[in-house]
Amino acid sequence: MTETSTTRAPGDHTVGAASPPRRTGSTPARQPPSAEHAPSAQHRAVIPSLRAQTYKSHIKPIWCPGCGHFGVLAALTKTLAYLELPPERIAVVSGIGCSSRLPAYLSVHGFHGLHGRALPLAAGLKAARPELTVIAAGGDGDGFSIGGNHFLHACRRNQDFTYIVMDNEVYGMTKGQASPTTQPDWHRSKLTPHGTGVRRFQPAAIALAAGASFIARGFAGDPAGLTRLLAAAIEHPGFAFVHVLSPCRTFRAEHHAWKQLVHPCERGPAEDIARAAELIQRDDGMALGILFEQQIPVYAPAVTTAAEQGQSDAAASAAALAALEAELCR
Ligand SMILES: Cc1ncc(C[n+]2csc(CCOP(=O)(O)OP(=O)(O)O)c2C)c(N)n1
Ligand code: SF4
Repeated sequence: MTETSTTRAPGDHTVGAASPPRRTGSTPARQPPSAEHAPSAQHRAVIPSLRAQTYKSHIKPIWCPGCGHFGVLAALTKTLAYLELPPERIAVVSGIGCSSRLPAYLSVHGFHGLHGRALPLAAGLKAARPELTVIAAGGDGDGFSIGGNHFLHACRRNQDFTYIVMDNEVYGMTKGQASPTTQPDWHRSKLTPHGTGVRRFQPAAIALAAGASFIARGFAGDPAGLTRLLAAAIEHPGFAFVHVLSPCRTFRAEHHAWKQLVHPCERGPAEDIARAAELIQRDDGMALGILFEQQIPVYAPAVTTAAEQGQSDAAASAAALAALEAELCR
């Protein structure tokens, strides 16, 4: 895998352009970090220029050769370098699955959690540490099956973090069972020799119906296009869902055809829900780009740390005792 630094020139939303977009038009750029959280001069001196390699850990991925998840890892590290995010200000959390191994391969804060639980982890982390750039990642099994309920509520809550789902239409890690996005007639798993017979989960349509404010679809085989989408997602204020078609070379060999099937979505993200719904319902599931983007209030709950809670509890107890003493000793 070669490392190239991304060119910082304005891009468009078509597939395959070399550089991520600079935010223009209706979507304001993310506000610069406050002075309190801005990288220090010392930090800048230590890391004069951030490259994709900066964000990679020393752990070699154990994904099968040709797995789509490699493309997502490459695109994500390029995105983080492009956005010049200091590694110590990024946290990537995941569930369980081949795709959920992502945090191990990154040199940023990481948490490899429980199956289906990436989103509650991300929500709690963002609430407690709002200054961090939080990214949740996982697979279609993790996110849409066991984690499906969390997905719905993350969409409507609109907390400011990004969710990357690497959809390979199968449970890769547990050796190829059908997932919620598997076609009803796919019969290669011994568990479903006659297919599932069940309609597929529609990630983009469901995210829209659940209230997501940013919905994009990318392809692991198009790292440049995916880099641009991830940059836009991370910069989006609110919950940003990036549905990535990420082939499983081992259990869904037929995915090699995806390279020919993907195509850019209709130009420009829809900002109107009805229009977005129409586009998403009409598309063939292979349309890449930002499908929907809307500016709505971001949910940022006020949290009290355990230490602060302890202090306020102690202060409240002391005040109650003083009031009691004052009353009894009158
Ligand atoms: C509570 C629980 N149920 C089931 C499992 C078994 N399990 C581990 S990974 C996985 C599926 C992973 O599939 P997906 O999220 O699509 O990721 P992929 O491996 O395809 O990247 C399952 C069912 C588990 N670890 N924990
Ligand atoms: S089993 Fe599939 S998803 Fe898992 S590493 Fe191999 S190719 Fe990737």
